[in-house]
This record gives sequence, structure tokens and C-alpha cells, in this order.
Amino acid sequence: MPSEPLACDRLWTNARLATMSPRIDAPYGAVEDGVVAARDGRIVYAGPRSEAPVFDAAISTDCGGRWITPGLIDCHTHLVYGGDRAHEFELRLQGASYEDIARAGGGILSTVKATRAASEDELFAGADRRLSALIAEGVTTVEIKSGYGLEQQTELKQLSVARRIGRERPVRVRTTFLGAHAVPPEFKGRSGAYAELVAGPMLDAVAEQGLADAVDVFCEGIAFSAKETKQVFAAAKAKGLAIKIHAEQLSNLGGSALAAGMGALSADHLEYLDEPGVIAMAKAGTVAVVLPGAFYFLRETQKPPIKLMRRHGVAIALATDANPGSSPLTSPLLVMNMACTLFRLTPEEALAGLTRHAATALGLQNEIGTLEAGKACDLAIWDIERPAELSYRIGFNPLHARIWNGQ
Ligand code: DI6
Ligand code: FE
Repeated sequence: MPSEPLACDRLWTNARLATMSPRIDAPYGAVEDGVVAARDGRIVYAGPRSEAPVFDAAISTDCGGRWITPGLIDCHTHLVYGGDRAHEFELRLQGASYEDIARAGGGILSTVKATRAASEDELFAGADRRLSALIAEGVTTVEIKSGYGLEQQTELKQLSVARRIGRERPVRVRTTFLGAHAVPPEFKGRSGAYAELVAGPMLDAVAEQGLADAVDVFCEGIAFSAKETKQVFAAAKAKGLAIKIHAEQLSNLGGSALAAGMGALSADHLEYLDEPGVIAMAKAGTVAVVLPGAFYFLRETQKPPIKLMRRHGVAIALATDANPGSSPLTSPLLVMNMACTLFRLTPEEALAGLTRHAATALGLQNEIGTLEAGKACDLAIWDIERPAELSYRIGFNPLHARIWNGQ
């Protein structure tokens, strides 16, 4: 006796799937003649048509052979900020370095000034424009950091704007408190005293208001020492918050190994990471988030140790690092291209970096990042012949449709 058709809300047929599932033993976890079914915003089936149950769908879409990938995940952004830094771009073209500008009170601190002065609505409007660019290229989840307030009120303001984006726009938002992004002018030369404030009253207020999912620190010569980083992380963990780190971007302070040892979800940037750091990350399951936009824009020449990461089995994620100073970039597709051309990732690694591994970098590996039953139905449908095209083209957007939470 044939079984009853299964009711679902939406069905996508005649599609090729890049499931990115490690359980499917083909490049991209690919399924040639695939079907995706969703109910209540969740995937109930993603796989070959030949093995699919019979579905009774409210809405059925013939994909015409297009490719479906998981919705893209931008796991490291600073999307909410005031002003811009186009003038510093001009200064750098006249010879000033990123660090010169930072030490002269520009850089991050100039964005801090503009962010403190901006209203919540102004911050929302600016971030919303940048978000729209991400969404247009298939992003369904975005992480947003604070870090341009460097005092309690503005840090809370940035995080509430980030939360508001998650309420008002069709995108999943994870927020990260980056109070330890730079030493504010009020604490010039007293980074330790400021780190104490971040680890104490500022973190208390952020946690109390439930405004952050994770806590991040910029561990660097121009920012915070390993000791200060450890102090902030210890306080974050005591509050049950996940930790992430900006590390080994301009020099090697051992931040990644420190963060991995404390159970960090990810360590990000990593151009100056050494083998002991890679091994510590592998041991802890800490994801390496590489940010080719910042590498490119700062004209860095030292590359992150991709071969060592592969050799030791560290998962590699990619992100835009969208920010006004080091990566004014809001194109995940360009990030994939840059990761391949600059860091020699394969197109398959690049797509995994913006899907499966980006999910793990946010602690959301059971929720998103692959096309698998039980996960949220976040899809990107592309007008392409093969998934490598997503990394191959420059400045061309083949997105056909984007589905968030089954909608
Ligand atoms: N590293 C970066 O690349 C960004 N933050 C960080 O810690 C740069 C932020 C900026 O320059 O505004
Ligand atoms: Fe960053």
C-alpha cells in the first residue's frame, strides 16, 4: 500500500544541491537531482529525489536545475558604526600605515567618535544599507560586533541596534561584545585599567540586558595584551558567554592558543599564527576565521598558515570583517574569490567557509550551515552551472532567490 503523502509548507524540486554535509561523500556534499522540503521553517528533507518521500506541499517550486546551497553565513562583521574612513584610505595611499594612523588617534578611534555621536536610528540606517548588500548575495545569518563605543552606553547602543536588525530584517543575527577592541582616548596608556572596566561593569551590563551571545577581544600590540585578554575571557565565561578572538593579525602574541585553551569558538585573522597555535586550535576545535578582505585592504603580505590548518584539521571559515577601517567590504562572493586567489583555498573550501564552518564559528552547527533535515531552512538558490562559479567570478552576483527560515 503506498504511504500517505507527507504534508509540508514548501518544496523545491529539480535542483542540484550543494548540501555541504560531511555525511555525503561527494565534493560539496552534492546531490544532482535533488529536492528540499520545509515545514515550520525547518528542513524536513534535503537529498536525492529518488529517495524522497512523496510530499504534499502548499507551495512547490521547480528550480530548473539551479544549484541550492545553504544560506551564506557572515560570521565576523562590524556592521554597526558611525561615519566612514575614506579619508584615511587617502592617507594610506600617501604612505601612512594602518598602525601609524591608529597611533596618531585616527583609525578605530575616529570611528569611535562618530559612533558615540550617532543616534540609534542613524546607526541602524547605516548598518541596514550594508546588510542589504550582504542579503543580496545570499546571506541569511550575520554576526555583528560592538567595539566602536569603548564606553558602556555606546557599546550597549551598538548591541541594541544589532539586536534590532535581527528583529526587523529577514536575517538571523548573533551579537558579540567587543568592548576590548581598542583603548579609548580616556584611558590612553592605561589599557589594563580599561580591560578591568570591560571585564567588570561593562560586561555586567551587557550580560544583564542579554545583548550579547559572545565576547571578543582584539589581542594585539596596538590593542590588548594576552594577560588583559585572558581577564576579559574569564569574566565572559563566568557569565556563560562564548568567546572569540581577533588574534595574530599584525603580530604573534599567542592569542589564538590562549583563546583555544579557554574553549573559544573561533580565532580570527591569523596571518601571524604559528604551528603551536594551529595545534592548540585543532585540539580545542576552535575554528580559524580568515578574513581576506582585511588582508587585501591593508596590503598585508604575510598569509595565514592555511596548509598547517589543513594538516592539523582546523576548520577554516571565511567572513567579510565588514568594517570602516580595515575591510570596507560587504560582498561574501568577493570574499570567496579572494580566499581562493590570495590564500589558495579551493572553491569547495571557500563555500564551506561561508556555510558549515561559519556556523561552527558561531556555535550554530546544529542549527544552520548545511542542507540537512532538522536545520533551519535557510537557502541560497543560484543561477550557476557548478558551485565553483561562486568563487570564480569577480563582481557578478548569480543569486536567483534567497530563503530565510523557509520564507
Ligand atoms: N581588526 C580589524 O581588522 C578591525 N578590527 C580589528 O580588531 C579593524 C577595525 C577598524 O579599523 O575600524
Ligand atoms: Fe574584525
